[in-house]
This record gives sequence, structure tokens and C-alpha cells, in this order.
Amino acid sequence: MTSKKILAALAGEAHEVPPVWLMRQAGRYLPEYKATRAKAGDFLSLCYTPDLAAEVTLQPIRRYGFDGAILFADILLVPQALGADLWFVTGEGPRLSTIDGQADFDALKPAGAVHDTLSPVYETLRILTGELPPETTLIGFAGAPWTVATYMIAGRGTPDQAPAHALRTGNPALFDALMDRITEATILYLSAQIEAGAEVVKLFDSWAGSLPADAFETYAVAPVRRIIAALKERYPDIPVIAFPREAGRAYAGYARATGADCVALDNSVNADWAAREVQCDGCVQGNLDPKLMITGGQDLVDETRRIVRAFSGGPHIFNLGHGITPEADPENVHRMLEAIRG
Ligand code: 1CP
Repeated sequence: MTSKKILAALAGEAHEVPPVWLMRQAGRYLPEYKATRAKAGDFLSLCYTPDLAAEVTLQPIRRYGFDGAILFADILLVPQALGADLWFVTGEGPRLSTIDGQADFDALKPAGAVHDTLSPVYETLRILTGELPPETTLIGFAGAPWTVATYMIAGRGTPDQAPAHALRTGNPALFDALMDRITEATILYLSAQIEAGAEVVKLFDSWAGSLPADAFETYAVAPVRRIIAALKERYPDIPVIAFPREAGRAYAGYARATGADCVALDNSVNADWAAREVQCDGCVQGNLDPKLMITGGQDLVDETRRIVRAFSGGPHIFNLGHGITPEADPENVHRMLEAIRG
């Protein structure tokens, strides 16, 4: 038995009041986050300064008492650890060096080199294990290989991931080599996060929905299955949450195909359908439209209650369908929690 509700839900337990945390719960909607980020100077310094990264991880736990604390870091730290240049343009987002051909791939570091860059992240987790309340679950994470590859190839976020699709179909040998390198690096990175205290790990496949049906198995399912199998071989008890965002009907069967203990649902999925077709295989998480954290009101309360009801028959972790945005009203998080916890 565990006093940690998230771990209990991941083990298959249903709760009348589900555990809750939010994607991007440490972020720019919180004034205390902005203050710490200003102290760090820039986003990457915040990620690589363990005391400050631990501080921003803890801020939403102090303010809201969430059941889960997600490590403060970014999915793009893995490309950087593999040798890509990474910088953040204020008001625009991340920029990376691109992968256009074999020479760019050949310049990358081997997977085993990632710890040289990422060791401060492990230190953040070690700090958090000593500071979190005993009922709070510590969540580590990484990007899933396809999503990380889209950023490494294009050098930035793109609306349609066109550069990655072009490499995938135009030079499959090079694309597969890149996917392999990211997959190996991710296994090492998440293993080190678990050694440092992560009790659950989550794989973010934010662009899984842009893969056509015939490529979904190869690039969204198979690499995630390989990562989960490798982690479970070393750490049989570690639960894994996977988020194949906008997978649509491919959400059905995804947990079985990948070995994930919990599937995170975006907000385009119908909750009653997901209760039948996804929750039958284990825990589900997510689904609330993040826009409701801006608009609030009775809609927020009604939608929150509807999702709690839809998933009340099985294991469920309450969350949003995507990250909370900088425009969200911190008071609306209290309204949502009140609707869940009463
Ligand atoms: O200005 C700022 O302070 C930076 C905003 C920000 C934050 C708060 C970025 C830049 N990353 C993060 C933290 C972050 N990113 C976390 C920390 C923990 C938490 O959730 O509180 C996590 C889990 C992520 C994951 C992440 N980064 C994803 C996957 C989830 C998703 O949102 O789909 C992705 C795609 C990224 C890349 C990234 N990092 C930052 C931005 C703005 C982006 C998106 C870039 C783009 O597509 O254009």
C-alpha cells in the first residue's frame, strides 16, 4: 500500500476523488515562477541550476497541494546533450541547430555522453526527494523520440512537422539512425532520473498525431515500447505515463502496444469513448481543455466534474489535455481543485 495517490492510480486503483497534477504546472502563469526565472536570467540557466529548478518544481505544490510534482526541465535538453546547439528566443520559443543530412548526424555525440550535460537535472531530482511532502509523487520525463526528432531536424517547433516528415520519407536510413540515437539517449536519461528519485516517468509525444496511420506504429509506438521495455527490465516497478498527443482513434490499444501503465489524453478525445476504449487497459490521465484555465466560470466546474464522472469507473489521474498556458488565471486552478475535491 502506498499513501501516494498517483502511484495507487497507476497500479490500477480507482478513487472517488482522483489524484491531480497539471502539465506545465510550473510556468509563466505563476508570479513566483516569473520571479525565480528572472533570478536565473534565462530559461536554460533555470533548467541547469538544481536549486532553482527544484524551487520552481515545488512552487505549484506549495500553492495548490497537487498530488504530483513534475521535474522542471525540458524535452529539448536531450538534443542539447547530444551536441545540438540550443537557445531560446524571447517571445518566440526554442531554436536548435538543424539536421539536414548525414554530416549533421555524424557530428552528434554518442548516447552515452548525455550524462555530461544532464547531470544537473539528476541533482534537481535528488534535492526534490528530500523536500516534497510524503504524499506527493515525483514525476520525471523526457520527450518521445519522434517528437524530439521533429525539433532536432527542423531546429524549431513547426505547425506540421514537415521537415521531419520529409527526412522520414526521403532518407529513412538517416532518419532511423537519428531515432535510434534519441531512443538510446532517452533510456539512459530516464534510467538516471529513476536512480535520482523519479517515482514515475512520462514520455511526451506531442506530435504523435501528425504521423499517418502507416507510420504511427513504426515511429510513435515502437520506440516508446522499446524505451518502456528497457526501463522495466532494469526497474520492474517503475510506472510509465505516455502521451501520444492527438493520436485520435490510435489511443485505443496504445497502452497494450507500448506497455505504458497510463495513457495521457489530449482534449480532442471524447471522455466517454476513452473510458470504454482506453481505460479498459489501465489508468488514464488528462482531457480537460487548458483554455478553461483562462476562461474559468461555470464551464470550468461543469467540464471538470464531467471528466471526473466519465473516468470514475477505473484508475484516473486528473490533468489537462495539454499544458497550462501563461494566460491562465491562477485562481481558476483553485476552482478546478474545488470541483474535484469538493
Ligand atoms: O519562457 C519560459 O519560461 C519557457 C516556457 C517553458 C517551460 C515552462 C518551456 C519552453 N519549457 C518549459 C518547461 C517544461 N517543458 C516542462 C516542465 C515541467 C512542467 O510541466 O511544469 C515540461 C514537462 C516540458 C515539456 C515540453 N517542452 C514539451 C512536451 C509537452 C508539450 O507541451 O507538448 C515540448 C514540446 C517542449 C518544447 C518547448 N519548450 C519550451 C517551449 C515553448 C516549447 C514548445 C516549442 C514549440 O513547439 O514551438
